[in-house]
Amino acid sequence: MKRFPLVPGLLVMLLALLAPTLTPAPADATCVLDPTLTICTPGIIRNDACPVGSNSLVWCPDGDLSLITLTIQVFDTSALPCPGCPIDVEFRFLGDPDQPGCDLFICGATAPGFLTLSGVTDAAGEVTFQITGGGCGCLEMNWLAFAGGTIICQGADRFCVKSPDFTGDGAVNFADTFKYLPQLFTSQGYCGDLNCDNTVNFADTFTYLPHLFGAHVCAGDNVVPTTCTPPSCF
Ligand SMILES: [Ca+2]
Ligand SMILES: [Ca+2]
Repeated sequence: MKRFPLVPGLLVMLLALLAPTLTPAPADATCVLDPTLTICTPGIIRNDACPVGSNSLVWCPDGDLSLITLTIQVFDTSALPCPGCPIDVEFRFLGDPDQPGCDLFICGATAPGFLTLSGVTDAAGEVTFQITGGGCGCLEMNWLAFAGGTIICQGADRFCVKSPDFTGDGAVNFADTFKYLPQLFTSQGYCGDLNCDNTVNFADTFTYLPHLFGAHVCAGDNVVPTTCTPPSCF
């Protein structure tokens, strides 16, 4: 009767074979970043009709139009992507509103021009931060990114923004309608051209109204005023 000892023996062998595949991958706690390899890329998640590839975008305090992004990818000292790495970014926004009496607005800002965002890198060692706001004009975004208190990248970029929040106070309401109507009546205005076809007409009104009726709003603060030369989008 030698068959019985065989069964546990086979089971042990089977388990030994399966064991490596059943063991979960260890958490990446040993990733030593090489800050010189960090890639920081500003960009746009486009949800408007403005030219693709341009730095011109339409955004809304509600976040339902285009978003400004900053994508950060980190690598270890062996040039392998670092997953699970906490990243903090300090943004500083400056800007030049296009219309008198209006501002530019950053959702989530805790002081004028000041926004801090945190995230954790994915399996590709990458994390993307998303920013939305209101107002129309030239916007300058400066950033300083940290991993564990160490600066891993910094930079700046400029955007031309416009929004159903014409006044740039973080809320779409009838104060914005009063800024929009003169542009509709004259068929011109960079800020009123919400569908980026170089004229202001009822197509822009149809773009505007859902944001007005939705009373789109966010909490945040304005940007720090500066003279901002737009990247040829006005
Ligand atoms: Ca407004
Ligand atoms: Ca238009």
